[in-house]
Amino acid sequence: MKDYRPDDFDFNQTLGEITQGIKKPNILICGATGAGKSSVVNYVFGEDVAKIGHGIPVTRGITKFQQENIGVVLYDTEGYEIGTEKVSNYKLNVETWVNEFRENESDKHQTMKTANDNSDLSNQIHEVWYCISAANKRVTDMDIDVIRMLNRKKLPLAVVLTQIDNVDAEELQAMEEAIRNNCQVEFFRTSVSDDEVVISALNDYLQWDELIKWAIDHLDESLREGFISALKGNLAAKKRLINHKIIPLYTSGAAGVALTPIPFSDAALLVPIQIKMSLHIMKTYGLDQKLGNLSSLVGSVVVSESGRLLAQTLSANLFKLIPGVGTAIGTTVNTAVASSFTAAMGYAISEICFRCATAVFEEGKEIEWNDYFNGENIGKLMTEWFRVARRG
Ligand SMILES: Nc1nc2c(ncn2[C@@H]2O[C@H](COP(=O)(O)OP(=O)(O)OP(=O)(O)O)[C@@H](O)[C@H]2O)c(=O)[nH]1
Ligand SMILES: [Mg+2]
Repeated sequence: MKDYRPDDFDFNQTLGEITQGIKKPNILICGATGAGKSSVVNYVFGEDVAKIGHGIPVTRGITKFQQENIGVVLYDTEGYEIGTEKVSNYKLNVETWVNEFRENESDKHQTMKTANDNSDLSNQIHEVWYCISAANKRVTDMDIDVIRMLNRKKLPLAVVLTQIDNVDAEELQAMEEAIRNNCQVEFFRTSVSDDEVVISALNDYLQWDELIKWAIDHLDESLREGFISALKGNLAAKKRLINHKIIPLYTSGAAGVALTPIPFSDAALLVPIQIKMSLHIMKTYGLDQKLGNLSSLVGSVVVSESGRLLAQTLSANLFKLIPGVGTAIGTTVNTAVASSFTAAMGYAISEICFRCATAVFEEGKEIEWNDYFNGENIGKLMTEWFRVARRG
């Protein structure tokens, strides 16, 4: 078997290829000044996504936030102040811009002719999050007016009822009633108070998870990965995406490599596939944002483990446990071996990344990456995957 060395691979380039392949949903964020738009965005995507000063004004009152390695594009509308002339301008601005958006975006794409833009969907607003602050204790005619206008354009729209820590239950109910009576939209209660007591008291009312589920469900399948990878936290959703969408992408790639029986020595062909899969998993958990050179660490571990473990598991007859793996094993890597070995590797890397992400993002721990990404952990988890596969 060819001995791959970490130097044979450009991990950052691979990570770049993965990033290029991810389509990004365009999300429009609406609401009055101080409604809590920025707070919602920061809560859902983390503070890096729409950093002050990083936006590009696209038209009067609308700022675009886009970063190469982040899977969503946000359009933040400058809020209107109740009682100023900005109120009437707001609706007109948003409406005009939404109308022109498609045209402008397709012009731009024609001029730029970006090689990797194969998405017919890129020139659309994919959904609207309309923020209404519960702190104002009322839903204004203006809000209703703009929501109806956007509804007529058939844009999926959710009302984010923000700052609910500022109202009592009755006031909240009255506002929800007002929304229900005036427009047909789904709404979700949120608050970003950093007071733990407040948040735990509100726990039964808060609907962040529901908002995120709504947002995912209303995106085209092809745009969900970008959205989910851009989320802060939400590790369970990320894990689901990895198991159901990302790992299968690579296991079928691996099966393709082995479609015609290939000599055992060519099992190394699986290494590049597994590296790319591992970096893809790591990126989905947002770990690539955390430490610049983590991709080379993960890549290197996969390079060294993949070959070793394949040889080892073959000799340990582990594969005999997998249905469909023929007796030719030992001389050829057939499709079942190639894909199950890759699936096992994907499972192991996903578990390890999940543990790291939990420690770093949810528990705020400083961790030693080597304690997580090492041959022992990968080997143990892969064996676990094979045991489950055998039983299943
Ligand atoms: N108590 C409480 N305050 C909040 C909450 N969300 C936002 N705020 C505060 O409300 C103010 C406005 O929030 P932003 O998120 O900046 O509102 P915005 O809609 O982005 O405002 P503009 O960009 O000026 O239109 C800030 O001082 C926030 O700290 C919340 O859930 N609870
Ligand atoms: Mg703001």
